[in-house]
Amino acid sequence: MTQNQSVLEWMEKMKELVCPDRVIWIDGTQEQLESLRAEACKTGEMIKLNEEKLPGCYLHRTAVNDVARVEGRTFICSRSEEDAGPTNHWMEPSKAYEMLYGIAKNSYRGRTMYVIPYSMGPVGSPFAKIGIELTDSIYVVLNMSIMTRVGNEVVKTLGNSSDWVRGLHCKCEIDEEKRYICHFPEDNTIISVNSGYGGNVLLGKKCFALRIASFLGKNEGWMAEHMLILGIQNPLGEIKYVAAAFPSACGKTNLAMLIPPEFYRQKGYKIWTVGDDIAWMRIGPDGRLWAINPENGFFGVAPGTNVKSNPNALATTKSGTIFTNVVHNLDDNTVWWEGLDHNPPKNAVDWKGRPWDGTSSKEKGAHPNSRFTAPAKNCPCISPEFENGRGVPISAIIFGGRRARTTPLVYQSRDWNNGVFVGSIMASETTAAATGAVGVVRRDPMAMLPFCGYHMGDYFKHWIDMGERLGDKAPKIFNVNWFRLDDEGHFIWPGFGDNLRVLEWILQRCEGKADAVDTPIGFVPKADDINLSGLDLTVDTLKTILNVDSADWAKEADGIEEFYQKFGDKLPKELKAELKKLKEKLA
Ligand code: OXD
Ligand code: MN
Repeated sequence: MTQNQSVLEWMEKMKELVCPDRVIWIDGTQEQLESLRAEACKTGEMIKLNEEKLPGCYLHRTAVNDVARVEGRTFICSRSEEDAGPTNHWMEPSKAYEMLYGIAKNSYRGRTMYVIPYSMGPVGSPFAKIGIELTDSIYVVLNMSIMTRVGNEVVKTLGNSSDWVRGLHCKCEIDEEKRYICHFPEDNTIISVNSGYGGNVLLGKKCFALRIASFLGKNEGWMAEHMLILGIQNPLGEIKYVAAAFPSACGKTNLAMLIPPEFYRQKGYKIWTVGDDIAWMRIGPDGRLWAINPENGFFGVAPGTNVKSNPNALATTKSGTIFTNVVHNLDDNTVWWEGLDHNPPKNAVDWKGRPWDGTSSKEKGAHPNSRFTAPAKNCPCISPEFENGRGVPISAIIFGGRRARTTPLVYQSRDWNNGVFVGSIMASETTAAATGAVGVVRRDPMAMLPFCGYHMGDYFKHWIDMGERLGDKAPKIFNVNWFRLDDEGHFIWPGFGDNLRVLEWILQRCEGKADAVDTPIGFVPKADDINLSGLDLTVDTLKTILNVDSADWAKEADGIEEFYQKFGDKLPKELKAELKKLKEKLA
């Protein structure tokens, strides 16, 4: 397949370690993928779904102890502990290699080693980077071939370069006590053992495109962010792009594929999806910030996805999709999940593989973190720029989280450094995307807490440096919160397509066309400036979620101060100054 010495040498070493019975290079052809699908169905690893209703779609169930990313077992193995920083788990690299090699040793005996050459970003794009993942899982091969560009073209593009990311995945025994997801940023290497769940094993995604890439970005002067990218087309046909960071399972996929409310559709508004999870951003020749989505598919949370919440995502999953840990409807060999519709199947199998009657069962049929892996090209609103290797210019960066109170529907930072502050203090209630308690407020700076591959204080500084380089071409920075609750615990803002009303204000602010109220935390819209046409929400109710409560924010400022202490000397002085300014404004 290749003459590349760095690839051949590493593969030899890995082969000696894991001892596969055979080695198969993934060439990216449909014939090869088809034969792997057939093999996975034969062994029961996957189930072929109804070819008429869901052509080319499959169902897979993970082990019951292996259903989400394991942040507690995810390590940054930089040479110095300080470089991993206070928000990451760290392991000394030689110790980590020794432990991981011990676990991986002979683990491919009786199994096949699949070699997946993949590109993050359109093959050959100046933004793109290449990885090779070794895996003993057909499920991983098939998911990687949806989520990334795989095969011969990638090998050709790599040529003799040694600039690629090494990835070793071993299912081993799916033993959660020996599950480790380890990153060696200085060696461009990822090793993942004892898991078969997406975020832990599709090494191009969180491991490479965020943890390793954030480290590369800092050294090379670009940014790898946990952000969706979408284009907003106005009635004049102009398209403006925004990138938005939200913690896991806070609606990034829904926002990225938003359908404008009727009122906006009639006026001619349209949304184009560039990405739903990860953005790689560089300063372009024109001095603006340009972004690509390094992925080629969507690994979306299934529960809650329906014709109302996200019809585009649903349409995207209608062919060529792998479903993981959802309900299997035995009557018509299709899939179901909570929140899909009000007709759960009676004759079904739940995500654990047990008979399940959705009309009477008290238990959920699909795991809350069950997923679809769907090709981006299926998406009805995929941007015409999706394959464009130069990326799209970003007008605004939006941060957001799930907060029942305190944070208003939207506010704009005063300038770039204040915007970095806003991103650094992001907080959200936890979801099922990672193991651990759900619904607890945790600080998640730029939604990168589980994904930053180096010291978060240095990451903040990198943001500040990028702002300095961008100067007056820098995108404007905003924060949104769709999740404010009323006293009865109901969401006040309708969310979903109506979020376009907030995006419209954001773009108007970028163009200097909308007014705002100056508050201690930044600029908040005048209630009249958010278009409520066609919406059953009064201006007075809107005012309640635009409100900035000084007492709540004084508490918030104390929480920020405590959080910032983690970073010690590495906290950039610019952020210290921003916190001081906030406290002064609140006093
Ligand atoms: C994801 C996550 O899967 O953030 O995108 O957990
Ligand atoms: Mn994500």
